Amino acid sequence: MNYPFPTLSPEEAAAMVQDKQTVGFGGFTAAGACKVVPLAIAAKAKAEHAAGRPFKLGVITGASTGKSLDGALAEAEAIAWRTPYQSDPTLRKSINEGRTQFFDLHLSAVQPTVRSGVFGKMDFAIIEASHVTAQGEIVLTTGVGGANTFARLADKIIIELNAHHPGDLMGFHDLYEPADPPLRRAIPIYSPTDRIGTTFIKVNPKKIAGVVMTNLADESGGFDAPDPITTQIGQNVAGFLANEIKTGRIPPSFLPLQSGVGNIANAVIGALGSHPDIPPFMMYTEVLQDSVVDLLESGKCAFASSCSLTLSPDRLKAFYANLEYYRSRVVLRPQEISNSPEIVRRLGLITINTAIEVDLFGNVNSTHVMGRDLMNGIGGSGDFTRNAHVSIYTCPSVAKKGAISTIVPFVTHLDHSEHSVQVVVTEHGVADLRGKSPHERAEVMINNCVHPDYRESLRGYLAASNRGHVQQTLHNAFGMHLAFLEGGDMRNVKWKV
Ligand code: 0RQ
Repeated sequence: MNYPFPTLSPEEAAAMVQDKQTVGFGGFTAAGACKVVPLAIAAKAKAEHAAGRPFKLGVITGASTGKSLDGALAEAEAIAWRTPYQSDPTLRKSINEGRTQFFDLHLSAVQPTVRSGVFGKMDFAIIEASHVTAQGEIVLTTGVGGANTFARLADKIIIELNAHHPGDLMGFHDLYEPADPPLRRAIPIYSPTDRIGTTFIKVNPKKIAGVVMTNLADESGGFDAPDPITTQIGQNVAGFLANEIKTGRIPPSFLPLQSGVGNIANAVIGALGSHPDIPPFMMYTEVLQDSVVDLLESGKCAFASSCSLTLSPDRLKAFYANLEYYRSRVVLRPQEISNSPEIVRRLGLITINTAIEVDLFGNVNSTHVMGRDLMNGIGGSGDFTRNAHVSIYTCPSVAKKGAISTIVPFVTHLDHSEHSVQVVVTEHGVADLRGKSPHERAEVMINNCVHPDYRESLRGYLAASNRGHVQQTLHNAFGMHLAFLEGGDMRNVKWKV
């Protein structure tokens, strides 16, 4: 290769990284996440630990990653602290057992927080690229995350140059880094299609410590086929939005959509795509999943702005086979732009995210089980929800085969407050909380969203307190959670009078 920087083996790259250093990894979800250098760092960590020496890093990513990054490093006990969103089972366990310190952040806040210096200096940026030039121009792959900021600020950059991605991905990215306070100006995006930045990262080539050659697919899993529950949730969301157009609360041309990750999100997008009264729409979102690509192909989705292409391996192959078709229909942005509160508010997004639990009054817990154990993190849900034109939360009405109601008297962890959450959707129906008092919200939640097994119980909860603006009874507020923790089933709850 004709670069002024060395070609390294993964082990040579890992040898440069020292105990207690801070590393920023490019990519967003498994899309564009590094695959071989973190594995080699994990092996180095294990060897250091075996020799009785400490080796733990501070790890900053865009969002979740693949198993060769978070999974391997967590398994090697190589992560001292980590931010933001993660979804790896081994890392989750390490966080919940207190072996890794985890600091959750809104994804739009990661790059500004790194720039502010809160995390100290960044020693290495480790970034997957599809192309790099001798002048220090780096073309990213399927995920951007915070790569542009990490590359600019890090002392040294290691590049995983991945031949799995076509060299002509150049043009899909739009990289823009806003100024910080007090010099911050408007970010000039007025439509999801606007381009405001560069198609590559430009760094001082002297900072590039080396390039590691790879040829590996992203470690994105596929998706489950929609089941009756997720299909019904999708149809309920689509029916609600079609009615919003009919009533004139959403313009006939529709508004750009954001949709979270996972099987429900995939089913919701599928249902919107096939609903006859939803017109062709644009996405302004952070993660582009398989279902959106289907709609881009059919024309129902006219354009998608995202931070990553989180596609199953087969879908990505088909995307690359038709690259020219997608060139004018897809743009990939850094997360502080894809998730920018300013742009979400300006464009008037319809946002659809998934809750772990919702309370009768509209507060949402997206992150912690029984108030204690971290699931994944807040991700972009707060960026979008708080600033949405219409914010929607979806979840199945029960979890763990019915032993848990996802609608509870009081959430055990609060991520999105009743002031930001407008609409809740389960397989049973839609609770439109807008313009309703807490008493009215509780009523519509029970009637429209709660599983029939829990309706009487939750009515009983409200009956125990008919005083106050919010019908909470503090000694009963976590009664359903306690019934689950003590007897394995929320249906066993007995309200104290
Ligand atoms: O656990 O598999 O062990 O049974 O939680 O739940 O229903 O499979 O749903 O995979 O879509 O995840 C909120 C976690 C949902 C996700 C969450 C258990 C349930 C199962 C997963 P098992 P499902 P999903 C996009 C924007 C974060 C914020 C966000 C998430 C497991 O969507 O991380 O939206 N959101 N960010 O059994 C106990 C409950 C439960 C429960 C579900 N009430 N109590 N367990 N489970 N509800 C992401 C980015 O920004 C990148």
